[in-house]
Amino acid sequence: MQQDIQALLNDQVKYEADASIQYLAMASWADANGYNGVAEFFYLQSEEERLHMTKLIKFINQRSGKVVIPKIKQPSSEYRSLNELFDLFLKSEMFVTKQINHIIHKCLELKAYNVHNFMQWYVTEQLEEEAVARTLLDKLTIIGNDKSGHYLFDRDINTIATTGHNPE
Ligand code: OFO
Repeated sequence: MQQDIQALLNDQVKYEADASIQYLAMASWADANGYNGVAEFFYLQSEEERLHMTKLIKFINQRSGKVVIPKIKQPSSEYRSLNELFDLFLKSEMFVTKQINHIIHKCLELKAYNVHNFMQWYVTEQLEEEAVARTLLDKLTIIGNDKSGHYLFDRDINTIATTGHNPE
């Protein structure tokens, strides 16, 4: 595996690990503040990011590359509101998308077509995750400071996350 590509994939291992730990901190905050639906959503997101990380690690090893298991960044774990939580979620996903696009760009530049092919899975995944994050943040913007709205959002988050719509 080309060194430049290997370094980028190892960077991505770190970004996925950071996202996983960040979402775990968000789940824990939601759990501690009575938002059980939001907590479950982020526990699940955290697991997903861990799987994204593992998928990269396995790929690098399959291609006889060298994996560097990264040091994890301390996540922020205090949030003032659900809006802040989901704003951070969207920003985190947009950051990951940017990094993935950078890898794709480098793969084409260095003619690493097998890695380019592998990374397409991440491109699709990011499209979905960004769309979910945007939908949820839009809902919270509409709800504003309405406490009963937050209660319903928390109750319905899994349906909102999978369909993009509030349940009837
Ligand atoms: Fe949503 O970050 Fe992984 O790929």
